[in-house]
Amino acid sequence: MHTFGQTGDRQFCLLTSGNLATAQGIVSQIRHDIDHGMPLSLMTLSGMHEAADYIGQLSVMQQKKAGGGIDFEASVLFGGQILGAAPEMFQDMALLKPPRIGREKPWHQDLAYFDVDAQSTPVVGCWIALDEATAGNGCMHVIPGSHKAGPQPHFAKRDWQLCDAQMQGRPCAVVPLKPGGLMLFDGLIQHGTPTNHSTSRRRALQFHYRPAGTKLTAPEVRLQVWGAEGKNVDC
Ligand SMILES: O=C(O)CCC(=O)C(=O)O
Repeated sequence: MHTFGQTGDRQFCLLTSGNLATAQGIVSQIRHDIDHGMPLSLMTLSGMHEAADYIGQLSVMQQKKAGGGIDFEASVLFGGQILGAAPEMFQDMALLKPPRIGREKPWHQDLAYFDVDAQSTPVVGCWIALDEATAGNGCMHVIPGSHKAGPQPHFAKRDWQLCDAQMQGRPCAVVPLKPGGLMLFDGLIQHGTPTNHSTSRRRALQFHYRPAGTKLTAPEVRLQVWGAEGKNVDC
């Protein structure tokens, strides 16, 4: 087990098994990059996905270096945390779905609405139920793991939304909540809420957080990322 870190900012833990030369090679390269202040090291990366990519690249590099007929494979288990900038709340909303008529919010990704760099800006949504939120009165529905697919084209249909036809039949998780219950979610998760056909109202609050000091982009840049234009996709 090997640990790397910087107090108050980031900590990582790496467990290795398999070929010793490869495992030691990975660890030495990590230490070398840190000690020599290289532009790419565990101390410069801004997110855990970048850190995982970096470790993956080192692993491939070490196995290639060893080369020739023998099995130089090594397995690594890697975990950690990077503190990053302080979170800043940049949007708050009250979301009301009156009984019987409260309209749906079609499938979408929240980052499609924000003028920030979608790839590098972690946005976290916080949705708090004020009334009991159920499948019947329009609670949150999410596609588990869908944030990993990144930005998907949005279309101006009933809303700024994902394509209905492409969402049909996808395994989705229904998220009922008691009053005061909250859901924290990645700004890239595909989610939506159905129409309230029930006799009970559904009120909720929603807050969005991004790192303090996030640079804003132009709306045109957002549309290049999220719009369908020039991507040969239709809905
Ligand atoms: O609460 C709702 O009905 C929809 C909330 C939502 O997904 C949003 O505003 O992005």
